[in-house]
This record gives sequence, C-alpha cells and structure tokens, in this order.
Amino acid sequence: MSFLKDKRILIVGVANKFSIAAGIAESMHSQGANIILSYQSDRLKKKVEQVGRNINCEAYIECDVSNDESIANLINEVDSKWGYLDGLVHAVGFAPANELEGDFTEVATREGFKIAHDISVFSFTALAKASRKLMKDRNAALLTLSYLGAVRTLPNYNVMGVAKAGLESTTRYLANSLGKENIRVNAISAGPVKTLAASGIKSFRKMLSYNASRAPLMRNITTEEVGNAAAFLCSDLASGITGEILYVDAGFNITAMGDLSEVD
Ligand code: NAD
Ligand code: 0WE
Repeated sequence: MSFLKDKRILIVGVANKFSIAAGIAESMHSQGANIILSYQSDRLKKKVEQVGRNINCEAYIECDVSNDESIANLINEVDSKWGYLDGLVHAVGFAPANELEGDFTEVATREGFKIAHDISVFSFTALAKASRKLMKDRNAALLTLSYLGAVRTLPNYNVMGVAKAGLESTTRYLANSLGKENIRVNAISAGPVKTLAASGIKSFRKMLSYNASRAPLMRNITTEEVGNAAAFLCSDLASGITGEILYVDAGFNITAMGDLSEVD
C-alpha cells in the first residue's frame, strides 16, 4: 500500500540519521511521498544529505527557523521547485542547555524562555503562515512533534515542557484557523528517543529505562514507529483528524501506577 503516493512533503528538523524527522522521512518515502529536507546550517548539511540519499530527496534547502527571511526563502524555493505542498513536518525544538538541568524555578530565565518559545513554538506558526498558499484546498497536512512534558512534569525538562504546552495549543489554534482551507494540523507526542537533542541530557539513559519499565508495551519506541504514525496523519487516511495530539509512546502516558512489587 502506498498511501502517500506522489504527495509532496517538506520536512524541517533532520540533523542526522538518528533524528525523529529521519524516521519520518523514511516512512513517508516508503509510502510513496516525494520529499524535500531542510537543514539548520552548513554544519549539518552533509549529515542531512546522507539521510536524503536513502529517500530520493528532491532538494536540500537551508533554513534557520528563528529567522523570518530564512523561512520565506525556504518556502519560495519549495514553490519554484514544486509549486505546491501536500504536507509539512516540523520536528524542531531548542532551549539553551542551562535551562535543561536543575530546579525549574532556579534555572528559568527570561532569555531562555524567549529562545525556547521562539524556536520550539512560534516557528511552527511561522512555517504555517509561509506555506499556507502552497497548501490551500488540497487536503494538505501540517505535523509537529511534542512530548509528555507538555502536560506532566518530569525532572529537567523545565522550560521545554512549558514550550511544548504552547506547541500543543498552537496545534489546536492552527487546526481551527486552517480547517476552512482543508489543511489539517496535528501533533505526535513521542516517547523518549536517543537523538542529538537528547545527547548530553543528564540521566537520559535512566529515563529510557524508566519509561520502558512502566510502559504497557514494556519497551521504548523507535523513530520508525513515529514515522509510520506521521505518514498516516499526513495522508488522506487521516482526513477526519485535525487538532489532535497522538501519543506514540508505547502507552507510557496512560498509566498512573505500575508494578507494586517494588514497594512495601
Ligand atoms: P534532533 O536533534 O535530531 O532534531 C532537532 C532538530 O531541530 C535538529 O535537526 C536541529 O537542526 C533543529 N533545530 C534546532 N534549532 C533550529 C533552528 N533555529 N532552525 C532550524 N532547525 C533547528 O532531535 P529530535 O529528538 O529528533 O527532535 C525532533 C523533535 O522531536 C523536537 O521537537 C523534539 O522536541 C521532539 N521530541 C523528541 C523526543 C526525544 O526523546 N528525542 C521525544 C518527543 C519529542
Ligand atoms: O524535546 C526534547 C529535546 C529538547 C531539547 C534538547 C536540548 C539538548 C541540547 C531542547 N533543547 C536542547 N538544547 C541543547 O542545548 N526531548 C523530548 C528529549 C528530552 O530532552 C530532555 C528530556 C527529554 C525526554 C531534557 C531534560 C529532561 C528530559
């Protein structure tokens, strides 16, 4: 089955082969999509091209989502190459490293809040604004990536949790705004995955074990599993779904209490 046959999809957020966006690109390619990848800066270009080679990537375009001109240039280039767009994936998140370790009240700063929200939240709206005319009235879909820290607290995620809450709300506001143009907007809330953005996070390995030990499926998820859900949400199979946050987390979020054998 090729449920994305001939769809044209722009993916923002591949850094290397471990990226969630790389898993999404692969699944979408297997379902017949044509793909353009953007990359943040020259520093990542080679790695992104390595990912692109396996998926027949049609173009590589630089885009720093903190810069409106850079976003306008990305969408202009997509317009000249394709003329329209059926899907856009936003898999971008960033907060300054010093905000992601320690007590929330202690480490939170105005500047860190501003950067986290600009790059992790507003960029989704900015990309939607810029690509709207290319997506209008063709059953197109926008997709972003969230995390459980949006709705529950956990150690160290701090301002990124606040930003993900804003991102999930943005998903609903964009869905409501763009529904009249038949553009759907959804998010996937993925379980933890060891990516570049997760490297250097204190106790990330412990978090993976914690999640695996408490998730109904008793394991962590793969970027391929996120990719398959992403391919579905951006396809016509999901034509009735918009403004939704879909958990791809081996079921971790649904449990409040697990195995009682480890307590008195
Ligand atoms: P990743 O490091 O592979 O991807 C993050 C991407 O953000 C990179 O490609 C980076 O270049 C891009 N980026 C950061 N600042 C940018 C800017 N100014 N302009 C353009 N691009 C910029 O890590 P990932 O884990 O695949 O992250 C992708 C998304 O998935 C993020 O939104 C992240 O919050 C989310 N997510 C990750 C996990 C996890 O455990 N890894 C879980 C749930 C959700
Ligand atoms: O959304 C994310 C990653 C977010 C992230 C990671 C970094 C590391 C390097 C945003 N900005 C930066 N900035 C850096 O300088 N995840 C869901 C993965 C993640 O990150 C955590 C987690 C989890 C899970 C950080 C602390 C606690 C848990």
